[in-house]
Amino acid sequence: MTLRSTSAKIALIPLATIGVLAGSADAAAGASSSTTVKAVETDFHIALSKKTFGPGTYTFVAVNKGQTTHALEITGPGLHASTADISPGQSAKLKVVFKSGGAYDVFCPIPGHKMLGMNVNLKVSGPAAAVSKNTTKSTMASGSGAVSF
Ligand SMILES: [Cu+2]
Repeated sequence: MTLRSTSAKIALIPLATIGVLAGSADAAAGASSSTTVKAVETDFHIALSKKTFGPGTYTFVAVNKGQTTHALEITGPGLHASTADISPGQSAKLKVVFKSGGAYDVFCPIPGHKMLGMNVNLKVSGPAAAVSKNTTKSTMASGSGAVSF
Protein backbone atom coordinates (compact mmCIF):
# COMPACT_ATOMS: atom_id res chain seq x y z
CA MET A 1 0.00 0.00 0.00
CA THR A 2 1.64 3.12 -1.11
CA LEU A 3 0.29 6.60 -0.92
CA ARG A 4 0.62 7.78 -4.44
CA SER A 5 -1.16 10.79 -5.79
CA THR A 6 -3.01 11.66 -2.65
CA SER A 7 -0.94 14.81 -2.27
CA ALA A 8 -0.22 14.02 1.32
CA LYS A 9 1.43 17.32 1.90
CA ILE A 10 -0.31 18.38 5.03
CA ALA A 11 1.06 21.54 6.50
CA LEU A 12 2.37 21.15 9.96
CA ILE A 13 1.10 23.86 12.19
CA PRO A 14 3.66 24.66 14.83
CA LEU A 15 2.46 24.39 18.37
CA ALA A 16 3.50 27.95 18.93
CA THR A 17 0.58 29.23 16.95
CA ILE A 18 -1.86 27.26 19.00
CA GLY A 19 -0.63 28.22 22.40
CA VAL A 20 -1.57 31.84 22.23
CA LEU A 21 -5.21 31.94 21.32
CA ALA A 22 -5.64 35.18 23.14
CA GLY A 23 -7.63 35.06 26.29
CA SER A 24 -9.94 37.86 25.42
CA ALA A 25 -12.92 37.78 27.70
CA ASP A 26 -15.40 38.51 24.97
CA ALA A 27 -14.47 35.56 22.81
CA ALA A 28 -17.85 34.07 23.17
CA ALA A 29 -18.22 32.54 19.73
CA GLY A 30 -16.80 32.53 16.25
CA ALA A 31 -13.60 30.85 17.23
CA SER A 32 -13.00 29.43 13.80
CA SER A 33 -12.97 32.55 11.69
CA SER A 34 -10.12 32.22 9.29
CA THR A 35 -9.53 34.37 6.27
CA THR A 36 -8.43 32.50 3.17
CA VAL A 37 -5.59 34.01 1.17
CA LYS A 38 -4.55 32.55 -2.13
CA ALA A 39 -0.84 32.57 -2.81
CA VAL A 40 -0.07 31.76 -6.42
CA GLU A 41 3.54 30.72 -6.83
CA THR A 42 5.29 30.89 -10.18
CA ASP A 43 8.92 30.90 -11.27
CA PHE A 44 9.78 33.12 -9.44
CA HIS A 45 7.06 35.18 -7.96
CA ILE A 46 4.37 35.00 -5.29
CA ALA A 47 1.03 36.71 -5.90
CA LEU A 48 -1.24 37.11 -2.91
CA SER A 49 -4.99 37.54 -3.33
CA LYS A 50 -5.07 39.92 -0.41
CA LYS A 51 -3.13 43.12 0.08
CA THR A 52 -4.05 44.42 3.49
CA PHE A 53 -3.86 42.48 6.70
CA GLY A 54 -4.81 42.95 10.30
CA PRO A 55 -4.29 40.68 13.26
CA GLY A 56 -6.20 37.45 12.91
CA THR A 57 -6.16 33.92 11.60
CA TYR A 58 -5.38 33.30 7.96
CA THR A 59 -5.30 30.20 5.84
CA PHE A 60 -2.82 30.64 3.03
CA VAL A 61 -3.51 28.38 0.08
CA ALA A 62 -0.27 28.09 -1.82
CA VAL A 63 -0.77 27.04 -5.42
CA ASN A 64 2.29 26.09 -7.40
CA LYS A 65 1.72 27.22 -10.96
CA GLY A 66 5.40 27.11 -11.80
CA GLN A 67 7.57 24.52 -13.44
CA THR A 68 9.60 23.69 -10.39
CA THR A 69 9.05 22.74 -6.79
CA HIS A 70 8.11 25.53 -4.43
CA ALA A 71 6.91 25.92 -0.85
CA LEU A 72 5.54 28.69 1.31
CA GLU A 73 7.03 30.02 4.50
CA ILE A 74 5.76 32.82 6.70
CA THR A 75 7.69 34.55 9.41
CA GLY A 76 6.91 37.48 11.66
CA PRO A 77 6.57 38.46 15.30
CA GLY A 78 6.17 35.17 17.13
CA LEU A 79 5.48 33.32 13.93
CA HIS A 80 7.40 30.86 11.84
CA ALA A 81 5.43 28.42 9.71
CA SER A 82 6.03 26.60 6.49
CA THR A 83 4.44 24.16 4.12
CA ALA A 84 6.16 21.07 2.84
CA ASP A 85 7.52 21.18 -0.68
CA ILE A 86 4.83 21.72 -3.29
CA SER A 87 5.26 20.04 -6.66
CA PRO A 88 4.23 21.85 -9.84
CA GLY A 89 0.46 21.76 -10.16
CA GLN A 90 -0.05 20.97 -6.50
CA SER A 91 -1.14 23.14 -3.62
CA ALA A 92 -0.82 23.25 0.13
CA LYS A 93 -2.50 25.07 2.97
CA LEU A 94 -0.80 26.98 5.71
CA LYS A 95 -2.83 28.30 8.60
CA VAL A 96 -1.22 31.06 10.59
CA VAL A 97 -2.15 33.56 13.26
CA PHE A 98 -1.02 37.15 13.01
CA LYS A 99 -1.14 38.00 16.66
CA SER A 100 -0.08 41.58 16.32
CA GLY A 101 0.76 44.28 13.89
CA GLY A 102 4.19 44.45 12.37
CA ALA A 103 6.29 43.25 9.51
CA TYR A 104 5.76 39.75 8.21
CA ASP A 105 7.51 37.93 5.44
CA VAL A 106 5.93 35.51 2.98
CA PHE A 107 8.45 33.70 0.84
CA CYS A 108 9.53 30.48 -0.81
CA PRO A 109 12.10 28.63 1.31
CA ILE A 110 13.54 26.63 -1.55
CA PRO A 111 17.20 27.70 -1.74
CA GLY A 112 17.66 30.69 -4.01
CA HIS A 113 13.99 31.32 -4.74
CA LYS A 114 13.56 34.12 -2.24
CA MET A 115 16.42 35.99 -3.83
CA LEU A 116 14.94 35.44 -7.26
CA GLY A 117 11.83 37.30 -6.25
CA MET A 118 9.61 34.91 -4.33
CA ASN A 119 9.30 37.25 -1.43
CA VAL A 120 6.41 39.37 -0.21
CA ASN A 121 6.77 41.74 2.71
CA LEU A 122 3.52 42.12 4.57
CA LYS A 123 2.59 44.96 6.82
CA VAL A 124 0.02 43.84 9.33
CA SER A 125 -1.83 46.80 10.76
CA GLY A 126 -2.64 47.06 14.39
CA PRO A 127 -0.75 47.40 17.63
CA ALA A 128 2.69 45.90 17.74
CA ALA A 129 3.44 42.98 19.97
CA ALA A 130 4.13 43.68 23.59
CA VAL A 131 7.68 42.54 23.25
CA SER A 132 8.69 41.03 26.52
CA LYS A 133 12.24 40.16 25.73
CA ASN A 134 13.94 43.28 26.90
CA THR A 135 17.54 42.32 27.17
CA THR A 136 19.49 43.36 30.19
CA LYS A 137 19.60 47.10 29.85
CA SER A 138 19.90 48.05 33.49
CA THR A 139 16.81 50.18 33.52
CA MET A 140 15.84 51.59 36.86
CA ALA A 141 12.23 50.55 36.74
CA SER A 142 11.16 51.76 40.12
CA GLY A 143 7.77 50.21 40.52
CA SER A 144 6.23 51.52 37.36
CA GLY A 145 2.78 50.07 37.32
CA ALA A 146 2.82 48.09 34.11
CA VAL A 147 -0.82 48.08 33.32
CA SER A 148 -1.92 45.04 31.42
CA PHE A 149 -4.88 45.97 29.32
CU1 LIG B 1 10.17 28.48 -4.96
